[in-house]
Amino acid sequence: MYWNEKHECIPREELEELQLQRLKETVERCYFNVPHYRKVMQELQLEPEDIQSLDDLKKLPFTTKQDLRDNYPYGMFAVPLSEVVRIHSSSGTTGKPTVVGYTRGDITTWSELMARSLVCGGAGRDDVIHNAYGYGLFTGGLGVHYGAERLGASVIPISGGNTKRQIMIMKDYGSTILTCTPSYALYIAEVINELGMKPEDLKLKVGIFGAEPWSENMRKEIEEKLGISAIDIYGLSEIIGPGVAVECQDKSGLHIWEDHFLPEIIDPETGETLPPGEEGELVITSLTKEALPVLRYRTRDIARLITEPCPCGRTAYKVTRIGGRTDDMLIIRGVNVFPSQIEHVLLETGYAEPHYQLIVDRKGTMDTLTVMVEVSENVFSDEVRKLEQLEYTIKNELETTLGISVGVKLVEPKTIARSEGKAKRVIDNRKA
Ligand code: DLL
Repeated sequence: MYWNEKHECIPREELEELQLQRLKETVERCYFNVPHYRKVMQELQLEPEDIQSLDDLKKLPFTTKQDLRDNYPYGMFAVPLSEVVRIHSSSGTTGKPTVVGYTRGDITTWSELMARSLVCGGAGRDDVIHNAYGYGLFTGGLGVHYGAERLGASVIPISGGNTKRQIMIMKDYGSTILTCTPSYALYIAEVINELGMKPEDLKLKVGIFGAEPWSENMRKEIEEKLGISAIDIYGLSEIIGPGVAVECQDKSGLHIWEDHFLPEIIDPETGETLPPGEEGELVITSLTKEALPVLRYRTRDIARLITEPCPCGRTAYKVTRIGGRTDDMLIIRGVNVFPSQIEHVLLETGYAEPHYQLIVDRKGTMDTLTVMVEVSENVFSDEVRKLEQLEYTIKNELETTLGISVGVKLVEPKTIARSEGKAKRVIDNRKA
């Protein structure tokens, strides 16, 4: 099932023509309307006419979150504020948040792309979409909401929080699709269980989850616990919000909507473009954005580009599941550690719950990493000896995977804080 077959299955040759035409328009829009872009392009002695092929993309300068911050709040907008009908902002855990704006045209594009993403994930007009992404400055809530309305599904704008009420509403209103962060989905599953309910008491069939990294094992957990098919959706405020890329039923990568977003994978150290299939930082150029067009935006997200044809028939390339960000990488005693590697190991053991927290400390000049792991009820009630054994096994496996020594602490079920939005996995006391 497609939302817009003509665009989703466009032959690659036609797609590339369209991309080039839109790229040229975007570069012009940036050059003539955004002082920052004119300045950096002039420094490189570049003019819009220098972009004559998709390969010329490489000549353009990168844009970073810092550029958006330096031009806070509206300096990167390519239209006067009178044309802007919506303002959102990124979660911004460090420094000032970034502010993003949308024209009426941008909202139409975003709604289209979200409708496309929802259908790609398995939604249709008859679905009742229980939208538990946060409404507000975060793009998740309203992004999904507008897409669901555009599709013609029935959307419940529940937002995050009050989990018991969420479950009652899901049951009474017959929600068929759940949209929220994967960590919140897991928490909802836990509360359903606490209430003595079973997944069969609900009509849920699909979950469309994103906004934070999650692993294949976490997908399995959620699918089993909620009795649904779980789909990964990706996006970021600076590009548009949710709906930049999404999995189809094949679940073999996320189709990036290339008629609107031009992807590249670069080496984050050198900035060089990497060939398809190699892992690096995802860089995106917007092709149709009006209020906040971005040239070669450094997402900091790590992925590979999959160019092989997909059985679903969509011609847009896919990106692999985002395993981490260049800036969530922890450097522990000189070794690179991604939280996603730890999640993978924990869930492989089969005894740990997907609730964990990483505590990084510095004792003298020595970095230490302690992994707090929640274990399931039945494991925790076991004898101390067995718990010690499990702690030892997890420690060993983590050390083999990561190549550094780590501390492991098993904690009682439900002691690690649950999140209704993006989970906070790392507490780095070295920065304090
Ligand atoms: O999280 C937009 C969104 C809302 C996406 C709802 C999907 C669903 P930001 O708050 O600007 O926007 O955060 C963007 O979140 O650069 C990634 O690091 C991370 N992220 C988003 N989706 C995924 C995903 C929204 N599916 C940042 N897997 C991005 C892994 C994700 N990380």
